[in-house]
Amino acid sequence: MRSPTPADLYPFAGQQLPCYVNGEFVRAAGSFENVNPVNGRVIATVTAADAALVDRALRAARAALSGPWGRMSVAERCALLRKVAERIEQRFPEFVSAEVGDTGKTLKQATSLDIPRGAANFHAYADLLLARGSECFEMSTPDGRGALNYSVHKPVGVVAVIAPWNLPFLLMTWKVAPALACGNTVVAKPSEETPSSATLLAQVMHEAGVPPGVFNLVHGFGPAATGEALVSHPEVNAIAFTGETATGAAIMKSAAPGVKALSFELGGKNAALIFADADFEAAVAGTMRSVFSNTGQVCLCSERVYVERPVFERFVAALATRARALTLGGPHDAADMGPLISRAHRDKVLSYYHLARTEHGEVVCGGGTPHFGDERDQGAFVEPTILTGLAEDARCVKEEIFGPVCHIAPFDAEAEAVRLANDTRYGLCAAVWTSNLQRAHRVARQMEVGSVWVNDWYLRDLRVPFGGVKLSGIGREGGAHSLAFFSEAMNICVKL
Ligand code: NAD
Ligand code: 6OD
Repeated sequence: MRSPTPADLYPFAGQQLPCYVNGEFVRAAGSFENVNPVNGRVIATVTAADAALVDRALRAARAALSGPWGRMSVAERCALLRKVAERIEQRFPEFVSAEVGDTGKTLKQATSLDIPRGAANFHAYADLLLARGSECFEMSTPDGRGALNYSVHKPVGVVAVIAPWNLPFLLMTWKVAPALACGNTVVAKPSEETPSSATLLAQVMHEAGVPPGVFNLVHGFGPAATGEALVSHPEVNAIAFTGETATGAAIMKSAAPGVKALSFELGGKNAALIFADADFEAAVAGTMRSVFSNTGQVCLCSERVYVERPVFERFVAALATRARALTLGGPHDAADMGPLISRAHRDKVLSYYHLARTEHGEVVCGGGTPHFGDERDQGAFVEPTILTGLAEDARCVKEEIFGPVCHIAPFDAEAEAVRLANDTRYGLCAAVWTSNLQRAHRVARQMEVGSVWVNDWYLRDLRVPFGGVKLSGIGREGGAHSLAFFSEAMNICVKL
């Protein structure tokens, strides 16, 4: 993969992004604007799929299940997925430009995480599917009968994939790749804020020769629009969704009459626990990443940091020094941190910055918006912010903010740290920083979450279970867990 140069431009500048239905790129009358959050400029318009277009996409997806796609061997399907991955790698600079155009995220992140992970998701699920075995049990009954039981894996059918805006390509492909690997057909809806990398994905599917109807893309909004039309449609067999907990609840309601299979990756209010025996510099550097990566817009970000009292003051000072030094700007400014996704989201994050003051918190650094003196003042930037002194029941400590902000509080004992970390309605992940091996294992096991990182953060092996407990999700994806969700296992019992 080569790094993009500044000459690599947003690939859809001034165009209307199409939907992709039954192997054709489709434009329709309804459209909406795609806004660059660095400067508030409209960079493209996007075709909005109405209920009729969603219906066409789903019927095409249903029909494709029994076409050439349904007759492909596992090896042929996996070879096609690899071709998709290779096309993504060949068009890497365009994918990067599409992603940073929509989100304003740093080139460093888009080139090292978002786009490489998109290609890796296809490679990984091609590998995993080829390696999948099946269960086999030989049985005998007391009266002398015998049988061989073996399982076969069939596609679930038509899968709706609904993705959020924070890691648009990574999270879209994280579900599309295993869904296709397992032989399903897909109708995907990216967030209305980030339509571009998904549109390039449709182009890549087309170029790679994925048969018509196997992958379909519909753009549009969620409630009472494209998203709702998709998840409530009777042709959908399963829904793989990543986004806010409240949206997950709404989708569950829409899906209930059809009793559809659901896999949900939802919000978080994740804790980082810093013990006094931790490698101090590593804990500070790791917490900088876990709080401020992607401008704090990763569901796995630490918004609650608990630090053992002997190192509390030093830790707050060290983190604040680094946070103040972060440079803000657009992807081509070589800045450390980009804007939030939109002015609307900026208003939400700023409302928490203001709330923190009324809740009697101390704003150690940040707490407002930067001033650039140029067009970036029309963008969606906020300052990296560190809060202390809030009560544990303050809304800023309880609610997901999804911005570059954390609250830091001291603790005195291991059991107290565990209790504080678990005192939330969410349960996505936790980070534990300690040099005591036994404590690391002991504390990690007590976290009420789906993933714990010890002495690191967001280090991903795509084979491991990934998901949340409590309000952070339903089910697990990753490795065999994704293959299980996107397949129907059937048992065949043969009398011997
Ligand atoms: P969101 O829930 O607002 O939107 C996500 C997607 O759902 C979008 O495509 C949207 O158009 C669609 N949608 C909205 N309402 C819908 C409806 N009624 N029916 C069908 N579709 C609908 O989330 P967001 O603001 O895009 O993303 C940020 C949120 O996502 C945060 O809460 C974050 O924690 C969460 N998230 C979780 C994970 C995870 O792995 N657990 C990963 C990324 C983001
Ligand atoms: O890395 C992943 O597979 C994943 N699902 C990450 C989710 C990040 C949330 O914003």
